[in-house]
Formats: sequence, C-alpha cells, structure tokens
Amino acid sequence: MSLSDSIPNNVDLGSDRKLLRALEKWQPNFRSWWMEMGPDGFQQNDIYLRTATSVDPKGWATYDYVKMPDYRWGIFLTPREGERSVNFGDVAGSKAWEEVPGELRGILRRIIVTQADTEPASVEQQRQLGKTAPSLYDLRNLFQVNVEEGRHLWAMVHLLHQYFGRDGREEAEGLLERRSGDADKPRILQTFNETTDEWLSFFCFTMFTDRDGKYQLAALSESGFDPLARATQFMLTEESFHLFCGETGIERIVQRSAELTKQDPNGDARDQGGVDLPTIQRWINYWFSSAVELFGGEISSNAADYFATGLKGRYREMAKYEDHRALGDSYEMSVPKDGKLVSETIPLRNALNEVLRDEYVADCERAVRKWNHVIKKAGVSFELALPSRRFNRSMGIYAGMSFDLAGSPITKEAFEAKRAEWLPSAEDRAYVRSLMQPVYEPGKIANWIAPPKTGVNGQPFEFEYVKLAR
Ligand code: BYC
Ligand code: FE
Ligand code: FE
Repeated sequence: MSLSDSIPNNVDLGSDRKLLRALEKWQPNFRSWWMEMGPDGFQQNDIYLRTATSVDPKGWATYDYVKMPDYRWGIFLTPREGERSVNFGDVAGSKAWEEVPGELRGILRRIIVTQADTEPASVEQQRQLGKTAPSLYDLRNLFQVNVEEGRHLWAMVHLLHQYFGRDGREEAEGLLERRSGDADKPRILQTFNETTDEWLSFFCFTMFTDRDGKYQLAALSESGFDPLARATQFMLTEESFHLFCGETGIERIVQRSAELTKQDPNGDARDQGGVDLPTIQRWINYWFSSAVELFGGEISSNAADYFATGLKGRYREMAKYEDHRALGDSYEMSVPKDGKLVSETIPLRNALNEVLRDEYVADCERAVRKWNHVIKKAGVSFELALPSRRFNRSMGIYAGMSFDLAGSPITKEAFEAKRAEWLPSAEDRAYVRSLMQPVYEPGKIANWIAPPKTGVNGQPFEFEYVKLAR
C-alpha cells in the first residue's frame, strides 16, 4: 500500500510511469469537477470521515477529521486469490483476462463507462443537500457517501486509463464533462438526471438507486476481466454504507411518522410537522419505479452477450449456481400483448436483466417488511408496500402501457386519475421541501426523523461529526 503517493493505491502505480502520469494529469480535472459540482458549501469544514486506506477486510478504513478536498481518493483492488478463471458463459473455464480481449473491447468499455458515469452523477444530484441536513450525523453521512462515490469514479477511471489507451483517456475526460440533468450533456442513465434536492429523496435514492449499484457491481465482480472483478469487489465494501444510510434513513422517518400519527388527535402526521406515511409511500413508488429501470430491458440481447462473453455474471454466480452456462434454461415472463399480459417462455440468457431485477426486488421487499414492523410496533395501522415492477415504467417491455400498483394493466386515463394518489404531487414536494430546515447543533435532530440507534464508528449521536465555523 503506498499512501504517501500522490494517488494512494495498491496497484503498484509507482512502477508504471505512463499510467501514473496519465492519472496525475486527470487528477486536477477531477478536483476542479469536485469543487464545481461536488457538495455546495462545507468544503473547508473538518468532517469526521472514513477513508479507505487498505483492502484488509478487518481494517480497511481510517476515521478522522478531513476537509473534503483533502480526502485521499485512491485506487484499491481486492487482492487476487490464486488463479482465477472465467467462471460463466461460453468460455467458462478458460483463464481470466488480465488484459482486455480485443473482440470485447467495445462492450467492456461501454459497461465500465456506464458504471463510472453514475458515480459523479449521484454527487451532482446531491450537491445541495448539505444546506438542509436534519442533523450533523446525517450531514456527515451525506459527505461520506459523496466522497466514496468520487472514489468509485477513480476506480473506473483507473481501468479506463490502464486498459483502454487513448479511448479510455477520452472517456475519462467525458466523465467529468457530462452533468446530471443537463439538457445538452446529460448523464447516461435517466435516474441519474433526476433531482434529489430534499432528504426524503436522498434516503430513497440511497435505498433504491444505490441498491441497483450493489447488484450491478456484484454482477461485474463475477467478471472474467479480472481487474474489473477486483475493482468492483472492493467498491462493494464501501457501498454497504450507502445502503445502510438509505434503509435506516427511511426507517427513521417511518418511525417518526408513526409516532406523530399516534400523537395527533386526527392521526395526521403532517399536522405534527412530520411526513405522513402515505407521502412516504408515494416517494417509495416513485424511486422504486425509477430504480428498476436501471436493470435494462426485460428481454435483452445485450445482457445475453455480456453473459455469453464472460463479462457480467448473475448475482453470486459462483456461490449460487451450478450450471454456469445457462444455455438450455428458460424464464417465464409476463409479456404485454394487445393490451393484456401473457406468459411467455424466454431463453434464460435473454432474461438475465430480469433475473438480476428479481434479486433486487426481493431485497427491497425485505426492507419494507422491516419498516412495516416499526409501524406496527408503534401501534399504527398502515402498511407500506413496493409497487409492482411494471408500475410507472418508461423503458423495457412495460413502457408505453399503464399499470396499477399491483401490476394490472389499466387505461392511461385511469392511471392519470390516480397519479396524485400514487406518485409525489407538486404539493407533496412543496410540503416535504418546507420541512427541510437544517439542524446543525450536535445532538439535535429535525422533528420529522428519529435519531439513529447508534453513531458512527462507536461515537455517540451527539458527537461533533462536522465542525462548523463558529
Ligand atoms: N437509461 O438491452 P437493454 C450505481 C439503453 S448504479 C438509459 O434494455 P442493457 C450507483 C441501453 O444502453 C449501477 N438508457 O439494456 C447508484 C441500450 O442502448 P442501445 C450502474 C438505458 O444494455 C447510486 C438500450 O437501452 N451500473 O452504481 O442490457 C449512486 C437497450 O438496452 C437504460 C451499471 O449500470 C436506462 N435506465 O442494460 C452511485 C452497470 N437501460 O444499445 C452509483 C453497467 C437501458 O440501444 N451497465 N438503456 O444504444 C449495464 O450493465 C447495462 O448498460 C444496463 C442496461 C444494465 C444499465
Ligand atoms: Fe458508487
Ligand atoms: Fe453508492
């Protein structure tokens, strides 16, 4: 591990002068991007951050006060354990690639660029949130997520620079030029162009959108291209904190909402200055339906190619499956035909986006069960639920049709008539925004969210996670 280097790394950057120089040239552009598009404000404050300093599963992170621009963004690959093979697809059993096979260059570059693009996009989406955090604990967590998404960009840019020559360097520049929500230079995937300017959306984003990241990274961590597998494996260690923020963030809002519902004579949490449970449900409907788009088309020849060529596996391909060719098998899918849903048999490889989406949906369902337990314990009768994956889609086979929350086809008019009940309305958004007043005194928290069960790294909730100028 060379932490003293200009770029902390465990990839022996020092011995590859050309690569080091290329990355050192990209570094100031990354910093300019961070100052321009990273968190608005707080760049000169000391923040109690976790920095990745090794890949040791037990002690890979160091906690200390850091100013964000001084964060040590580094390049870390999970160490190799013996010889690895390509583990799935047509070439299963052959030796894993240390270099990019010529014929796979185009699609591999595209996968890496798509993954990379989401990382700075999310930082851009979240850049205003520092102004309205419900507590110093949450403010610190936001910045932790932001610097780590910055590091994920580094992880992918390293691959582009090391393995894709001039094309890779150009892509790396492009990653700093596109902007979330920009009409001319938008980010690649739609979800990453949507605004995340209040904290209920931040928690939904880290719950639902970062969770797509978990499943996509896990699929890439099975890759036959070994540097990609090892880069994404290490990214997943950081990712679990982002998911923790989202899942517990929603849980804390749900808990407070249930308490306030109970307190209010009319059972309306809004009258008590909280977010009512039906509003939380609308945010879930919106963010879940936006995130499920990220898995790609239900029937996808791209997905089949990624698998056949050994580039992108299934979730826990090696641990969970015995047949790694997935050739003769099929997948039963509800497919729209003449305005109705009919069951169709799809060759498994073409259904792999849907197979990954299944894993994702099951994981989200687990979290919803947990939140419902919190509501029940508070003595309120209300149940949250995920909408059907067909609900509110604009990509894939369900796009162009309307479905209700349960996934039954309905007319466009019927959908529009229910829109304000199912999805956040302009009034909802204005109300939620009106709640977003910063609470920056150590130990204090906004009225609409419950405090966390524990603090960060064994510190109490009252800890001064961000040192504000006084
Ligand atoms: N938006 O066969 P299809 C994360 C395009 S999140 C716009 O259906 P495919 C993070 C597609 O490119 C994880 N376009 O889909 C989270 C194709 O275009 P062409 C990010 C879309 O290719 C929070 C066409 O539609 N990682 O890390 O099988 C914070 C038909 O394609 C979209 C990855 O995504 C869309 N949603 O699957 C920070 C992993 N969906 O060929 C970070 C890498 C599809 O017609 N990406 N299209 O021009 C992939 O593996 C695949 O590109 C996808 C799409 C799974 C995204
Ligand atoms: Fe990430
Ligand atoms: Fe993340």
